[in-house]
Amino acid sequence: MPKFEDILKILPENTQEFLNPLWDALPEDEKEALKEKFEGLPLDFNLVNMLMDLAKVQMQVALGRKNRVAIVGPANVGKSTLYNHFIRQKSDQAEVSPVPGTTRINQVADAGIFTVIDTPGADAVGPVGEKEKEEALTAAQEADFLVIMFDAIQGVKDSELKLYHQLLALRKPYLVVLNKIDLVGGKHETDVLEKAASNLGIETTKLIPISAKRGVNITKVLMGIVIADPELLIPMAQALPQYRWNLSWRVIVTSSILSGVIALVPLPLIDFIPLITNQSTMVLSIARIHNYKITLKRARELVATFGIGLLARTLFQQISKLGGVPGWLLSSAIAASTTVAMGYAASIWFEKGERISQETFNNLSKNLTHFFIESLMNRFKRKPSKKNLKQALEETLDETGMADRDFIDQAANTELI
Ligand SMILES: Nc1nc2c(ncn2[C@@H]2O[C@H](COP(=O)(O)OP(=O)(O)OP(=O)(O)O)[C@@H](O)[C@H]2O)c(=O)[nH]1
Ligand SMILES: [Mg+2]
Repeated sequence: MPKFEDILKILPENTQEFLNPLWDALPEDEKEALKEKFEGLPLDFNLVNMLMDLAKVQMQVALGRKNRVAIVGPANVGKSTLYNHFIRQKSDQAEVSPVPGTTRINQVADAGIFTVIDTPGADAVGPVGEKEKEEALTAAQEADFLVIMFDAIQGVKDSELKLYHQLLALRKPYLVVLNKIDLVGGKHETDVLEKAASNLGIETTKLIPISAKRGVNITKVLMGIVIADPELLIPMAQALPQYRWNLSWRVIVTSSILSGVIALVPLPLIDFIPLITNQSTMVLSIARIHNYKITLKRARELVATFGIGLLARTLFQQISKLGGVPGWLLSSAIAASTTVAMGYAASIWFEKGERISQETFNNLSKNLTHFFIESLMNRFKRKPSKKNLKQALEETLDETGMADRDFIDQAANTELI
């Protein structure tokens, strides 16, 4: 078993130069934790290189070089309320009030794996407002990631749109949230979301409805920040192993929707090549969440072991024989469900080092296919646009309840009725 010092020696000199001072500066308990990780592993050069990438990020995090996440948007939308969800120490709490213009200067706090910044409303007018706007834009400029917030009741009008474009011009990774969704009556929620998304010129699925006050969808925001920033992914997964499934699930949802939409393209059966590429990329991301950095080739091999092509064809033939299910819908349901099953299998693989049985894999795919068929049949009388299909798939995935890991474990072990 290699010692950490031995590993360091075989690395290129510039990497050693980079790592040595970082290593020396680490507190003892961090050093011990990292040593344990390395010393149980075979001395394989690729693996070591990969681990070094990992260690660099980890060490940077340990040393406090954290990414800066700024929450920006118009006054009174709930920025400070969201900020208060992320802070670690009570003393960092920001003032929240119904009076617009409560926050006057940027406020920075530790949020564990990143630094979070609360900013004043960036839409204000008049001399005082200008100063606050400048303050907020400075924070946005200096940030690594932006959470852009709008208000579900105020909606997105000209002034909000102007601010939005100003923020986009900074070319930072970002996500957009629509806060105070609790104030919108349940049945109007979709309308409000669609309207705001269309005013912003984005897809509805790209706009996250939240209630900062009630704590609704805050995890989704957190996942969004982490997924968009690979540098955060590893420390996040390591710091909070309980989030690994949540992170993986976000990846699975995105990939599964993409698979479902790919399958909408009219082809004789399903075109398996883009499907498998998509699934392999998903496997790569899930590997990364579990601290493995594998090649695309390896991911493809893993996907291939489940024989998804054959399974998909069998399902297609069996179900179309029963009649009543349009071809496009069946393809889409199969593509989406085998992607979910593959994502689940990959999570188990990287988490426990176990391959789920073929039977479990097939059961899960079959059950999900039926679930998707029913859901899509209820929603569409004829072939939908890509946009509508995406939305329906996202909702269906939500309805599976699989964001909850215990639930998927059960579903995987359930025989098809
Ligand atoms: N109903 C509802 N109210 C919210 C929500 N989030 C924030 N609020 C309320 O909206 C008001 C403004 O919240 P803040 O967090 O201070 O908003 P802000 O964007 O920081 O405001 P400024 O600092 O003035 O720019 C407060 O009364 C909050 O309690 C929400 O999700 N739902
Ligand atoms: Mg505020």
